[in-house]
Amino acid sequence: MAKLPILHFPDPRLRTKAKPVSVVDDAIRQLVKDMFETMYEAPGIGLAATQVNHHIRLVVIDITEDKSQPLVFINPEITPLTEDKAPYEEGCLSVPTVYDVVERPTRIKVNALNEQGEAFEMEVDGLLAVCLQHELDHLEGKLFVDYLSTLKRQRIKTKLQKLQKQQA
Ligand code: GNR
Ligand code: NI
Repeated sequence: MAKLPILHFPDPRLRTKAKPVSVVDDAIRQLVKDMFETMYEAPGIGLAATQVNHHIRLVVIDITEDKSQPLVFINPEITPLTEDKAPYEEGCLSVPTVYDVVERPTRIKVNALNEQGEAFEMEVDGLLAVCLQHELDHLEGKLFVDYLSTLKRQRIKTKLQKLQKQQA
């Protein structure tokens, strides 16, 4: 197992559109393991392959406190099940120290492949629905700060560039 480096906004690699996974093989399963280790250590409740510079359609999520429900989504597709939207204060491992409110549909259906390459379908709501939509955005090269005003996003960019210089 290995902890992987996480890309930080405004790294342009976070803007890459991820390609579908063609075969779920041992290399994918190893990446899944490494992504869980990276996510749990961060700590975070979700991680998209994009964030660790792998531009394939793979997401891992565990919203539990005790790491008891690891979920793997390969080639996920989501459909909103309602027009209802709810605000949630989001954070992102690729946008450290920043939290802000984003509105998203409250109930969605997800179709994906599991670690064995088998298709499954789930209807989700609550935090899991928020997190899945946040991760799907990563696979499109989109970040939660893209929902904020230009002014806020510019301030966040300056803040993180400063932080990254201090750490370099
Ligand atoms: O750890 C995370 N917490 C979180 C909180 C609210 C909404 C979304 C998230 S996802 C985030 C981890 C992450 O950056 N995933 O891409
Ligand atoms: Ni994120």
